[in-house]
Amino acid sequence: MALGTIAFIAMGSGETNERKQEFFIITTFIAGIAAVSYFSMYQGFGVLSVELADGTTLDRIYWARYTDWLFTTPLLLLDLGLLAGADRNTLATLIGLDVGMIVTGLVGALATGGGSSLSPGATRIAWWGISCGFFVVLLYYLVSTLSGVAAQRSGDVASLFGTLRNLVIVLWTAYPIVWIIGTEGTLNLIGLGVETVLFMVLDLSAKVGFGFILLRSRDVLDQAASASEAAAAD
Ligand code: RET
Repeated sequence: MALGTIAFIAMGSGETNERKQEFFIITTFIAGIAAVSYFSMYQGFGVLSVELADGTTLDRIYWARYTDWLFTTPLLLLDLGLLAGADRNTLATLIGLDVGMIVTGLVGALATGGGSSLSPGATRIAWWGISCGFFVVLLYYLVSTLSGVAAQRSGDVASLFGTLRNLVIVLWTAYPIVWIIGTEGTLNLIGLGVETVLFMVLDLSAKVGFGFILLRSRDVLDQAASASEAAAAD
């Protein structure tokens, strides 16, 4: 993540067009926030144990993941939204749904099941379901509204948008799956080690992989930038 941050800074350093700079700044912050968040988890900060109402303890709940995702997933959507040429309302809706998804996911990760008639496992899975609800609406927005807006852009911009959107759909869908089969979901079909590796690979691909595909396409960013300048001048 740190190397990605440095690479994105280097890639953007000569850029003078303000609209294009937006993509470099946003993407650099995405990798930078993740680098700091991973360092904190490596240091043992951002990890806690959750004692469930039935007396079992979940030893290692990495809440730092959610503070990372709370900032980086809206930034990823901002990259995608700016590329598509979305208006403020569309961006705000996407980000609102995303924040709802991450915050309810965090509640699920921390829920003990105390004070409710549901078992701890069922309580946590219920929060997972609520978070998935936000996610499904978010995906719907990505494939309907945002793709509709992107289709009005030039062929190259629309095609880069399509590639990144599909990457987001595939990679992001893996997160709730890893969560539910891992330690958070209490199903424990995979152990903490496997879960940690899977989240790490997903995070690297969804942030640094995504960033490289976006930022290396300079000509396409040029076209996206001039389209938004023209729209702003209208
Ligand atoms: C959670 C909890 C349960 C339900 C859902 C989730 C979705 C998480 C997602 C995370 C994406 C993270 C990215 C990070 C960095 O690049 C919170 C696991 C739906 C989609 C893309």
